[in-house]
This record gives sequence, structure tokens and C-alpha cells, in this order.
Amino acid sequence: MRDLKGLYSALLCSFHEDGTINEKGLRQIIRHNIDHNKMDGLYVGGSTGENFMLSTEEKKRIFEIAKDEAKDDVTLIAQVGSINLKESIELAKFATDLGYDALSAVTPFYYKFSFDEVRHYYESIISDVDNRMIIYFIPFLTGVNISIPQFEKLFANKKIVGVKFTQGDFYLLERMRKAFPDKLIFAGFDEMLLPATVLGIDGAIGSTYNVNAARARQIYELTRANKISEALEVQHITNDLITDILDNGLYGTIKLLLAEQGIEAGCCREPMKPYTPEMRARAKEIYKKYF
Ligand code: SI3
Repeated sequence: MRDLKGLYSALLCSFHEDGTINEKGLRQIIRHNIDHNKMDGLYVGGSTGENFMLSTEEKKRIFEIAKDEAKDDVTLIAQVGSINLKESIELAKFATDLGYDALSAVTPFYYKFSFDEVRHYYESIISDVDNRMIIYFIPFLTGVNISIPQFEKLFANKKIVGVKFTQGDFYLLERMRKAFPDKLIFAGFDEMLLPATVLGIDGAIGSTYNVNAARARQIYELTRANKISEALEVQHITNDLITDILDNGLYGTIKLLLAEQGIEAGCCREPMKPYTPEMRARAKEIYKKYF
């Protein structure tokens, strides 16, 4: 069984202007992450992949393309979460059959689900598949919080091996590290990679790693080697870059930065807006400034 620890790019999906998947572009992004960025793994079908705007068939096609292109070169995690539980169960089976190393599922969102309902959701997704599950915990987008005693209940299921922790609460992160030394914790905020690494994470999953992988690797390795001031220098540059990316539109700007490197990263999916000339021009400036 493959070790899941390490740094993952949250995989972007390339779309044509009409919103259909640009398979050639998607394959180029995957190869770039493996060959150039030297990532340990890819997190496929997450927020960065614009997953929650896609049909079931499109989600399956992206899982297929990623596995076909990556083969066994890197670790692959399939994000299968959806508020349509039947779809999540179907996608979990599909990704497991394709040979994905692990599954992940966002907490069910939009409705105010009770903890028992959240627990039922995770148990149902994994009950019929022989695979590992990483909880995708991102309360700032889902509004779903999970307490330490609730995590303990979820982690009682041996198939639930970890959490993608997209949260800026370092007290909670420290409490989780102490409470669950044998579970995997992946940091989800690229701008907080250094402090999360200090607190003993097992890896990180990020959108900006698609373009900023070398700096992310430096931050992670320098921090683990206790070279904190050197790591902080790199985190400062990284956070200047992330601030500029966020100001210009997160996923679109990362795609435009990839396009500067000759990758057909394409457009974002509606209702995300098309690129404006100003956004394109700003992305070129960002590229010149940081790369
Ligand atoms: O599922 C996903 O693709 C992720 O959540 C990846 C990751 O946690 C990113 N989160 C979101 C919501 O995009 C971060 O990498 C984030 O973009 C970055 O830290 C900038 O804030």
C-alpha cells in the first residue's frame, strides 16, 4: 500500500471556452506537475478542479485521464464528495476500480447536516470500497465544523486515515496532532504551510503548487530541518505571490501563469467569469515578478 505522505498539487482542470474539458490541456497540467514540479501526488477533483460545477460523467472522465496520464508515477487521491451521496458512493467505487491510492470527500455542505448525518455520509461512501478515506475539512467554504470528539468518532473507522485541514486555526491543528498521532494531516492553506509544518503535518495539498511547487518544497523541507528563518523568507515571497494571485482571481490566474509556461491550461468553468484583458495583463506581470 502506497505511503500517502508528501506534497500534492490540487489538480486544475483545463476547460475550452465553451466549458467542455480540454483533455490535451489537462494532460499537460498533469505532466507538468509530475515532470517539472516533482510533486509527490495529485489531489484530483477538488475545489481547484472546479469539481462542484461538473456532471458525474465529467468527474469520472477527469479521474480516468489523471490515472491514465500519471499511471503509478505519483500518489493519486480522488475527491469524491458531493451533497448527492449516491454520486459520492458511485465515484468512490469508480476511482477505487481505477486504482486511486486514496479517496477524499468534502463534508456535505449547503444544508445544515447534523454530525450523525455527516458520519453516515462518510461511512456510506467507504462501506463497499477497499480504499482509504481522507476527510476534506474546509469550514470557511462549507460552514461545517467538526470538533475533536467528533473527529475521534469518524477516525474510529480504520478506513478513515486522515484529514485535509483547510483551516487557519492552529490551536485546533495542534490539538488534532496531539489527539491523533497516527492519522494523516494535510495542510490545505498554501499561505500557512510553514506554521502547519512546524505543528507536524504529514503533507500538504495546494492549488498554488501547480505553479509554485519549488518554493513550497523549500518551505516544507527547510521547516522540517528546523531552518525556520530560511523557510520564512520563502514563505514571505510565496505569500506575496498568493496575495497577488488571489487579488486577480485564484484559479484563473494560476491557469494564466501556467499558460505563460506554454501549458494549455484553458479557461475556468461558468459561472466563473471569462478572462478580461486586464486579468490577462496582470497575470503576465505576476509571472514576470515571481518566475
Ligand atoms: O480541494 C482543493 O482543490 C483544495 O482545497 C486545495 C487547497 O486547499 C486550496 N483551497 C482552495 C479552496 O482553493 C488552497 O491551495 C488555496 O487555494 C490556497 O491556499 C490559496 O488560498
